[in-house]
Amino acid sequence: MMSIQTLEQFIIEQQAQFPTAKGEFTRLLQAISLAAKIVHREVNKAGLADILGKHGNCNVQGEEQQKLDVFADNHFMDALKRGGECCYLASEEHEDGIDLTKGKHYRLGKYMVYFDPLDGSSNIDSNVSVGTIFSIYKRKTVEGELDKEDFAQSGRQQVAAGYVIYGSSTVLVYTTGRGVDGFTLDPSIGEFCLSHPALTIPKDGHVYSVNESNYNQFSSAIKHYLQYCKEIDPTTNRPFSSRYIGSLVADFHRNMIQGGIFLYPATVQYPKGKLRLMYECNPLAFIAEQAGGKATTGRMPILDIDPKELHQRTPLIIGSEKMVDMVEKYIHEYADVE
Ligand code: P6P
Repeated sequence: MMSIQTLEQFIIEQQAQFPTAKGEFTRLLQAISLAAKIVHREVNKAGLADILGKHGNCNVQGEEQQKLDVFADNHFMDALKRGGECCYLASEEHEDGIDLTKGKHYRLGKYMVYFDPLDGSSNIDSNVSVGTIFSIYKRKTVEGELDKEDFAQSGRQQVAAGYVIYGSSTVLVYTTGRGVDGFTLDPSIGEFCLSHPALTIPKDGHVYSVNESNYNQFSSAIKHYLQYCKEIDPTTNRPFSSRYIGSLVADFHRNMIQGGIFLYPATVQYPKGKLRLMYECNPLAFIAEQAGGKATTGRMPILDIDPKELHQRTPLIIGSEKMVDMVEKYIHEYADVE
């Protein structure tokens, strides 16, 4: 009989290694897991219920909010507030974070959670995989209202990070800094079950993910790297395969499993990059590094960026270590050309 280990059993086992642990982090992950199951249910029946199509509002990014965006945001916000382990919540869907230390709120905890409730949601109507991304910090101050040092924490100071991919199956992948583990939702029992223990990203790969329509907006270093990917050289497994879903979590998860690289470099339209540091790039960078991969802006590790504002953007080059190294080599070689 194949033994099933649920996410909750796994977290409790992990917690047992910390005698002083009081179960706060366990309850935080349970809140995230609950919200993910609720979003899974709606994503998988969106075609049936009247939940497809535009919600009519626009989020802070000026993007038309899909109903599922709003649904996911509401349920993650609610689960995290009610879970009582958080003091601060920030979502892609809200201009400002919610500082729970100001005014009367649910029971306060010590965790700060930044999340993108449903990344890639513009793909929902075409039934493409979408995802939730979350990043968790412990507050630096020990009591009272949050201070600027709480918000100045770089990605290197995350205590946990993860994503949920709502695809052919719903998989929750997370790290607490001691490797990466993946759990697949079994809807018949309503539990996330350990399916990808000690997940590592292959050191090398032959898949590259980039929106090639931005080619003319890229730096010469990136243009030369993309030419390198297309050259015919069987000794280095080239030409590489081009795979671009346009849903960050789906592109990232494929590269985690198969090896590969994802690039969203600076463009003319997005001179600082398109993707968001706090709730897209930092959490995926933490996971990538914990899985033996790399994540860089092209000039510095993503995790070393000092955050300046909640929705700040950054270029992102992430995936198999050797492939990221190659891009950095091109950027170094063409540095004086830029
Ligand atoms: P583009 C989706 O809107 C998203 O935020 C990510 O999920 C995805 O990787 C990226 O934008 C796609 O952007 O400009 O290629 O459509």
